[in-house]
Amino acid sequence: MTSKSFTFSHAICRKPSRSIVDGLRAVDTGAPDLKVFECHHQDYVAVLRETGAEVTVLDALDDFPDSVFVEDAALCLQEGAVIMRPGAPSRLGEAAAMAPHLDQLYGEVLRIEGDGFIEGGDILTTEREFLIGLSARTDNAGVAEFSRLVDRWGYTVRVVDTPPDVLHFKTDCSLLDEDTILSTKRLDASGCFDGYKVIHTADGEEACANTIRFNNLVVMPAGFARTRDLLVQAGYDVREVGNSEAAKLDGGMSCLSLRFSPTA
Ligand code: CIR
Repeated sequence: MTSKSFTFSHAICRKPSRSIVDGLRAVDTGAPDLKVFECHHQDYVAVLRETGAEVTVLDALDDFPDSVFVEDAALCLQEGAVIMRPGAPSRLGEAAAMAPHLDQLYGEVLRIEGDGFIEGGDILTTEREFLIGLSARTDNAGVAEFSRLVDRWGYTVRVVDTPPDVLHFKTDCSLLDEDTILSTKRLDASGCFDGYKVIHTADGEEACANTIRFNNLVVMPAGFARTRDLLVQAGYDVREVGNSEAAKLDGGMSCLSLRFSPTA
């Protein structure tokens, strides 16, 4: 079976910019080191390419400190792409900057154009539905417009809550395969994954919940050995990538790429 929720021929990443030191963060644990961030980013791109995917790395955008986190600006599906409307004012322009790249790849690129907000980090795409977390960045109006747009492609949207003080829904969860989610216990406790098999992050390792399943690999932040071992024991082929600098800005593995297989 070919799974459209984690089988990808392409990815788009964007180099971290010099302005990354001004990136948004919930708690200030120090400025990210650009050189270290660049090394981690190159490792990340190499792991995606290891699966055979074509990975485009866009130039850095100095005007947008958080623009390395491309996932929040768009959502890419087989049928077409949707340009998001980020809820952080400093990130609104990232969506417009991403649009021309997707216009080149897709026959159909839709845009969130109303007053609502929605960021890709709040959308978990599974084999059967979109699970969208309401958060400080994604509101009901944004979800309603997104739902109307993707209805034409036959997708189902389920709206759930993001735990308080968690940036994005996917900060606390990831798709591992068609039926399996990696989640923190605090998010799973909401019942939002009823009907899925759930693997919990190890206690104290909640910060590694944001992984990605990318083709045959699960790509996770380095430094979370107990959760890594759980995933390996469950049969996943795991790659670890340094994430210390992105983590200072509340970023993980999913936010660093748009992953897709365009058919249009
Ligand atoms: C922000 O606060 O928007 C960035 N510093 C981090 C975005 C992370 N995005 C994601 O997890 N999808």
